[in-house]
Amino acid sequence: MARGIRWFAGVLLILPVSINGQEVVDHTEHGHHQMEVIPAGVVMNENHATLPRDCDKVSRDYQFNIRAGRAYAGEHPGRIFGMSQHEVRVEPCSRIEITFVNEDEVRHQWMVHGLPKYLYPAGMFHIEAAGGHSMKGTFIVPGDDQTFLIHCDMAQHMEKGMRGQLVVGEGSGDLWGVPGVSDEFYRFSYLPAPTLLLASLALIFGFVTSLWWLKRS
Ligand SMILES: [Cu+2]
Repeated sequence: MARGIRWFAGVLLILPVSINGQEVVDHTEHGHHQMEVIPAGVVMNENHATLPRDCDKVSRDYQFNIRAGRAYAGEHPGRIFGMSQHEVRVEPCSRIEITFVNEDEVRHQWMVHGLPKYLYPAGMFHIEAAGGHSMKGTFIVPGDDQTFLIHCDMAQHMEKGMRGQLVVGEGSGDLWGVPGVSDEFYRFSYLPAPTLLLASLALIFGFVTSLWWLKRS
């Protein structure tokens, strides 16, 4: 009996260690990125000084404090996670320091896509913070008007509300499904009714017009 209890206690002790070990192995798979790994989180492709090709200097320095968690999900049904700010607006060629504060117990990420690949491997700048931790990272945006996708890449987090946009200069148009920015568009994408109705009307109109045209000639 005592032996059984001791064995069980041993298993309980080993379990968390092996889970931690696996996590470390996962991170090293991304070895080709420039990154800093600490238990509180990850910052990938940080850039303090290298200018994008279309910039001759850093135009401006920004600091943003972005909080992530359930508290920012808003009232929209289906949203579970959110960010204190779903849109970030900056000047072209500016340097941006993000302090990403994770208020949940689960991991969250603040990931920007579509940046110049010669400067950011895979076109990506990425901050990840473990539950209850905050991480700080800096990057420099290119010089043209563009809108970049920001999201959390943890499974289902983007679908559940962690989607945003980084607008550089005038941007290149709002992305769909950004909470507080383009929710309407998101909802309409589930309702093809107006599109169907318009298409049917166009078809009927075309049919009647061609009939009339045939009769006339
Ligand atoms: Cu997340």
